[in-house]
Amino acid sequence: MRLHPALLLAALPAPLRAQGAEWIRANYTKHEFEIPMRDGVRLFTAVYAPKDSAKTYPILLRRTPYSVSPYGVDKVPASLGPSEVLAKDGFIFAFQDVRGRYGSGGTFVHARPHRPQKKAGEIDESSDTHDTIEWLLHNVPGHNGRVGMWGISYPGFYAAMGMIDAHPALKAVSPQAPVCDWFVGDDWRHNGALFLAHTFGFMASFERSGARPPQQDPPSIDFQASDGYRFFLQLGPLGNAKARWFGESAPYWDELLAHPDYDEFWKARDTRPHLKDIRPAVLTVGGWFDAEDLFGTLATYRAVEGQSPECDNRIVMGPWHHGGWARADGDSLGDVRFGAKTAVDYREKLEAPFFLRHLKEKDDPGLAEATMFETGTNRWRRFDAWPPEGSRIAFHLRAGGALSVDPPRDEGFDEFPSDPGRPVPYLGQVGFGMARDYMVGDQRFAATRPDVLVYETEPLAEDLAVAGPVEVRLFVSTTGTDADWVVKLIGVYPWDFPNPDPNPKGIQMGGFQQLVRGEPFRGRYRNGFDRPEAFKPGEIDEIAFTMPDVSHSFRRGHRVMVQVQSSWFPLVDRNPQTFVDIARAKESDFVRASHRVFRGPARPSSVSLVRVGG
Ligand code: PG9
Repeated sequence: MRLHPALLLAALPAPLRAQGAEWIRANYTKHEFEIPMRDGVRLFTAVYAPKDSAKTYPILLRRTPYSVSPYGVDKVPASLGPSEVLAKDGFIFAFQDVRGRYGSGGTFVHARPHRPQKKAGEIDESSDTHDTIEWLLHNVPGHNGRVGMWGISYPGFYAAMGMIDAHPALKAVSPQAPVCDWFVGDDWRHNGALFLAHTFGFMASFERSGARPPQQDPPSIDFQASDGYRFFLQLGPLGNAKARWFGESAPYWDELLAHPDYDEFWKARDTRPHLKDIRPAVLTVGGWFDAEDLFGTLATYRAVEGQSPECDNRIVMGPWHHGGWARADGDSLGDVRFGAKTAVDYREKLEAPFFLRHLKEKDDPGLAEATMFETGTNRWRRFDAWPPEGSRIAFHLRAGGALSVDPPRDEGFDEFPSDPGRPVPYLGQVGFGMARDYMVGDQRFAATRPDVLVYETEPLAEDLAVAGPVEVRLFVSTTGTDADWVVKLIGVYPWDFPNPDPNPKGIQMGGFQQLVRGEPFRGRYRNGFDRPEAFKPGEIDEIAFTMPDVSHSFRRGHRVMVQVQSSWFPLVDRNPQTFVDIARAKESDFVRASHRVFRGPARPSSVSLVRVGG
């Protein structure tokens, strides 16, 4: 299978209702600039200004490592800005290649660390944003003195960095799925475990693109495979990737593997400590089922909220995959339906009014602190605070595969095998890369495996609405010296749940086990991501971690289920179950192990959430 760069880099579907190049040509004039930064490096910037010069307009800036193509003043893209609502309303849209990518000079650095105390001539992404805004205000006619910024995913990272020490003209910023911490929860690693299929695919294309002067990206590596499970299993230890596929063409893959623990390299890239005293209004946006940067979205909102008390800071979360709010309708994901075109609602009623309010002084749309789509009931909810107040409800793992809010009375454990030669698949069907909809996937295929523990409640007597982070507490032991612990919170549909009509795929929704939230935890990091520690075979240890927030209602008649397993392949790389540097592990380091999960008054393994009122 050929993984085309366009698929891998942006991983976003084409705009559904793009304005179209003809419309843009008729209504906007394009300019291209090389904007000088304080250290003399010039950044390539395309500017699209409304032809109607009777009015003034705000500037809406997006900075990207993925190219501002098409290049040439006579060439225009099919859409401008975050949505057609804004393009139609009239903005000056500016798109910039970040340092070292495509048309821009200087050196590209992945998630360039922020420098709080810059000496003269020193730069980072916030200074590049500042210098760009300053130049645009002086050199682009027809603006109203107000600037906004937005970006999805990596561009969301640049939007977040741009709001630090912001230029006074920067009034509104929308970081959407911003990358925030690449070790703890975004893109590459979750709780220390490598997101293999995603990372591998990204390296195969990003590292080969970005040439200056801008030109056609070279074709990405053709892996000639469509079955990722088989491909990555045959790849064997991670060290084989370079020898077999990347060679010298993916230096960042080497860098990533050279930092297996949460060292200074990763800590310097954590954006959170720098998101303080933010002055522009902020609308952080993300999807509950964003397989790439759900963590970063929630963490960015929280960091601004906690460290910038004066900031007009809000968040919107919908039932979307990565970027789905910008370019899809948002009425379904995988086999799960949401009852309305949620993404269209968001673009028209939340995103556009936010920018129009702060950049054009239009009416205050009265956005809530947190506008959250509640899955299960399929409705938008407004909260004054996020996470909201509520009582904590813990689901305890109990004997016989039971899951209950009543703590167990007897000590016990469940044991399961874990064979790195036959890891638990993360998908019930064949696929190569990271599937966009795996986060709502049916888990019935996994529940039948002997290496997956399953715990389930009785049918619920009433709706149970939960909101906020999901806390996991497991008491475990293993016969190995390292192990991954994958925990999945699942909603089980009743047997009589109706199938979609029409039902071309023949989906059976009765008994559907919908993943609500799931995360891996690499056991060696149980005492700190910067303190890897081997397990002592047979010794009981506690693993506690937080899974990203949910906003979900388990409906009356449905059941709550928790599955525990030790692999999630090839979403997550295999833990050899031997305490070695996994990037350098040999085939012989990958060994079978037997794991135990303990449950009882002294060792209350549980998954807990905050219950909110209707
Ligand atoms: N989340 C994506 C990403 C960013 C940086 C590295 C790897 C992936 C993105 O879509 O930009």
